[in-house]
Amino acid sequence: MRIVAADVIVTSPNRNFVTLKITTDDGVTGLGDATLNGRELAVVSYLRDHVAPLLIGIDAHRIEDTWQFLYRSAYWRRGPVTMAAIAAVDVALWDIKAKVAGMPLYQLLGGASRTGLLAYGHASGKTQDELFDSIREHQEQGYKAIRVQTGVPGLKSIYGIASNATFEANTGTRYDHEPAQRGARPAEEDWDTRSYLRHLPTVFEAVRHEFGPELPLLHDGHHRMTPIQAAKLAKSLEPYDLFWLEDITPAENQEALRLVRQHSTTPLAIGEIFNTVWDYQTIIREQLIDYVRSAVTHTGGISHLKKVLEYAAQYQIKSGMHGPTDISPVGMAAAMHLGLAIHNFGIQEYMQHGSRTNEVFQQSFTFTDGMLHPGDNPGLGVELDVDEAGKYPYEQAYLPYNRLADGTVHDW
Ligand code: EZ4
Ligand code: CO
Repeated sequence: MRIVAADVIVTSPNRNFVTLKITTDDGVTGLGDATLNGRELAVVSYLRDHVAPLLIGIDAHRIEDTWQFLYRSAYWRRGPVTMAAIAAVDVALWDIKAKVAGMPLYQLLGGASRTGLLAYGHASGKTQDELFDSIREHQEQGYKAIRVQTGVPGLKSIYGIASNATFEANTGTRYDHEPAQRGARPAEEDWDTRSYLRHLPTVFEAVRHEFGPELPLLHDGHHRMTPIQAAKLAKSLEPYDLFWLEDITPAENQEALRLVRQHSTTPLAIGEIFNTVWDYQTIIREQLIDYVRSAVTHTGGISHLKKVLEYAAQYQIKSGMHGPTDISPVGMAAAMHLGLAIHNFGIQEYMQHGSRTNEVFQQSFTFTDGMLHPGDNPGLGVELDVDEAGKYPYEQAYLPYNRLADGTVHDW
């Protein structure tokens, strides 16, 4: 079964997505997500100009060999662009193999280890009332675990607060544009770590008081603290029993987390911007984290992330795969098949896509009573409507960034 075509499809129904579609000489097609938020076209070129021509004629069943060929023959290893491109090829080939087998992909990964995947959603509010409303809204949608992000007094706009959430009147769904701000330049936000560190524990105290001790609560620090500030934060949130605290320091310095571990038992999650097992070498071996945040889309696909998660499993570290709206339904489905199959699944992030995105990508995965399931269609269970995709050309979009009061550019 030879590959006869590898097409890169860019579409922007509610936000930009890059999808690789591989076709075999038997007419079987497979999809892979290659969306790299804010740098989408770099991956398009990598795939279209350098990878697609190499795929023609390859045996589509040789997934591991194709992965190793793309990783090693390039000479230039790792990095988000390379690893997103390899991921798309890998996932598309798994999709094809599972379709040919006539099975949902999770069956080829070892079969289901559970009946469904616990998902968490994003609640946020500038004020306490808005935050409480947002938590209740998520509970009404079925979410059984909730990420809490809050405004900070004195700061005008903060990443992850849904001032830019859009309510879709036709579907009744509130979806969050958070990572996708269309425009020629990134939006500028402001930041003050000391105000944030003072304010956040008061918010978690109020949330626990209102919603009780059972509800799993998560929080994302978005890489903004120094090691000692991160340790202080983890320690100050200990009484509120978080499910996890995410990205408390910039990710490059793995050793930073040693200091945090010395001071707190708050569980830690990291890795949404990591792209190979090497980024985890110290923090897995030294047991400095509790959850691996990598997405299939950004970590070399199912083949590589499965290896990372198996390594993590030896240290009782679980998965907590990244699942914002900038992962396409194809990438989300891949995460769900992998999450259903592995033993050390922890939780899956799930923000809902907009209705136009759901028309472009027809999906068989389900979200019921707070639990995700990839569905039982052969393959990934996601198909791309190419005509529908063609209605929405690429639009320039950037993640926001932030500056301190004196104008200094701050960590992400
Ligand atoms: O900032 O997806 O945990 N989720 C996040 C996301 C990321 C964006 C980056 O593209 O931190 O909102
Ligand atoms: Co995050």
